[in-house]
Amino acid sequence: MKIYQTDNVKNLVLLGNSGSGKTSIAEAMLFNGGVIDRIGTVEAGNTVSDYNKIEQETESSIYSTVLFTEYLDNKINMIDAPGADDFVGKAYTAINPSNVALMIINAQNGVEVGTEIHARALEQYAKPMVFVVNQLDHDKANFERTLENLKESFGSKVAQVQYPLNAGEDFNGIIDVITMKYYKYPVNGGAPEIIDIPAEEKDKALALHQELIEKAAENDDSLMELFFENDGLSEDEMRSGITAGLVHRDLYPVFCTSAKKNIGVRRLMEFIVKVVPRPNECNKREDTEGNIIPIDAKQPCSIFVFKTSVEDHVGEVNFFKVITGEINEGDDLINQRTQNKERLTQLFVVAGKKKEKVSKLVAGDIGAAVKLKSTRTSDTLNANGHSVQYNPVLGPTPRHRSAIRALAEADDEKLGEALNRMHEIDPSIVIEYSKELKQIIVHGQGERHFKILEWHLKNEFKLETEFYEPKIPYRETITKIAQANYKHKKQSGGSGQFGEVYMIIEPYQDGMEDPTMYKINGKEIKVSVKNKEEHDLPWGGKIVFISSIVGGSIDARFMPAILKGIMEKMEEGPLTGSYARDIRVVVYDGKMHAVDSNEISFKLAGRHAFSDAFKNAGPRVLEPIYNVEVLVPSDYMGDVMSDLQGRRAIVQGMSSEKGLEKISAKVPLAEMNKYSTSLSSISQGRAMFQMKFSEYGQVPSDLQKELLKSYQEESEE
Ligand SMILES: Nc1nc2c(ncn2[C@@H]2O[C@H](COP(=O)(O)OP(=O)(O)OP(=O)(O)O)[C@@H](O)[C@H]2O)c(=O)[nH]1
Ligand SMILES: [Mg+2]
Repeated sequence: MKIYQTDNVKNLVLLGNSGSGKTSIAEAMLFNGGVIDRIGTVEAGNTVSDYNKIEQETESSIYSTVLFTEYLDNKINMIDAPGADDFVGKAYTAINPSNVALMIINAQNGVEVGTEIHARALEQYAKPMVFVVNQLDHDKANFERTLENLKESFGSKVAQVQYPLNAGEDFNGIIDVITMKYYKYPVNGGAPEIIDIPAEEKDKALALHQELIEKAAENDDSLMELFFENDGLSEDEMRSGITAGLVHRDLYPVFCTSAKKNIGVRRLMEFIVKVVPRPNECNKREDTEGNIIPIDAKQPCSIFVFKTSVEDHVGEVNFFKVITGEINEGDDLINQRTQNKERLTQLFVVAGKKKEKVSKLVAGDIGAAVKLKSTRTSDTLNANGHSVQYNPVLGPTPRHRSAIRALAEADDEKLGEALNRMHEIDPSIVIEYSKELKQIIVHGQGERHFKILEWHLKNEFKLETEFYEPKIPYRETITKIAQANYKHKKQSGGSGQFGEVYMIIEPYQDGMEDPTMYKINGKEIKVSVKNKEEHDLPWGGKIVFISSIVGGSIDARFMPAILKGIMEKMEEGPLTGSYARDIRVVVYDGKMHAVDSNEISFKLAGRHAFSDAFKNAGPRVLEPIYNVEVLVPSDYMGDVMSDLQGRRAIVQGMSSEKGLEKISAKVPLAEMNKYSTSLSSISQGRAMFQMKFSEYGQVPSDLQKELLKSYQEESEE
């Protein structure tokens, strides 16, 4: 394998809805670059990219696969992402090292939810985007409608570079308005004849050519002049304008392909080599201190690990991008996180499961290393004396949760280790050991995502596991003022125990004034704040603890014990045993005994008084409420709405966004269990959603009753 310099490397990510043809396009590119001598198909399960057994079974991608091909003296690295929304975390991984995204659009369907999901992920990285309208050979392909769709969704930045001739079963031609040529393909596809644009297409082609130049010229004035001088522009002349447009995301060029017939793919690759920004023209790599680090081969070496996987017979494989300098086989680098030395005994370039050894990789290029000691995703490795740490790979916000346990109790510890490893391999799997719920909760994207997790646990870690419904982290609070007093008294042989506490509790709100007087059952109780403690609770919300003891009825040294007793109850609320929050407590009177009073006594008195007051203070169970946003084609709007209503959703707004209807609603977490699966079945996979914690809200009283009852039963047991 030849060594490629920074200027001759292109890094692509293949994005788009599931089934649009990403894996098939990658396959055609591998063929055109001579990496393979036969084009495999997803149906036959013999593509380079979908090489995992589980991908072949489902006939779709599940992992992001790193691939490379060589074309016109350039190395094109490609990462083929899965389109299914449950695996969007892999798309984030795939976008990270790439410089440009090919957003594959299925010409039968136009813009789909997967297009939106990936476009949003790409936006977070602010990377250039090229649209590839694929499947133009399909009898249901509709290029014009797809183009309209793209313009509706992505606006005037959509810049047509090509249009198809005879789209549909007889698809055999592309007019390209950069090269101003007609690419004429044999019936079964393959290499085209490149000829002059036929007379009847000339006007249309020229109009589009000019339109494109105008868009490109927004980034380059001299282009317009050249255009009028020469009655058109060459590809090289247009390059700088289009490249700048791509870099600034001012221009999204549109290409035409049939991956199946290998039509348009070579021309697309030529565009990638000639026009798409090089790694160093599009440098958005940031270190953790906010510095932008350009891709530069002349600097000391630093590499960033964007993906880690475990492969049969090989073990762990770390995929990295060289950010600065160059790395040679056998080099020692320092892992910035662990400060451990790692020797890169062998370097590889990778196309699916095929690995080819290389002696050296230069800044901007992508490669892989095996048998590193303790390196994982998002680590930076540096040459000795150099110390930079690049920002970690981004990931999606979790939107699905499940409790998990090992079927054999003896495997508990092993499960913990395996889950931590799985998180390192797939950062979109987040593990939470909930002390509160006494469960291990996994957070991720959906049931399919967890099916894959289960598969890895079983096959790689030999762990049988069960995924089951997670508990809800309820909270408790009060809604009105209540008073209680409690006397703890115990006489046992020698010294006794004595403590008595009078307290008032009330709902706490931010910014409330200090109390001066309470009226309880017609009786006025005057208070004056002697001491005030305000604590943020680790589980959210606050407790404010006020001492208004006058005349030394309780010694100040016992106050911490009273608060301790209260906190014990706050940690295990009287209603359901959940954490309590947002309560103000005023201790305003009490009694001590010169000999028998001690901390234990006041702790117990404080706890009981608090618990009694709590029960009379209009106690309520609170539940987590999430902001849920659903994007859905209008055909399914009604069904999605009525399903949401069945989930106690409160709809906050509806609007149209990019040709889809957008619903914003507040929905209790308890109602969101397996939402991704049911939304997908309601909308036949054409809707998407996101959710984010918003606030705690009161549960309806019938549900509260149920929760209390089951807590009581549980406690009695
Ligand atoms: N007719 C036709 N079919 C195509 C074309 N490209 C892909 N397909 C078929 O469409 C289906 C999906 O193709 P894939 O390449 O797996 O699509 P993908 O985008 O990788 O899908 P995911 O991995 O699920 O995200 C397969 O059956 C392909 O054979 C094309 O250009 N024309
Ligand atoms: Mg695929």
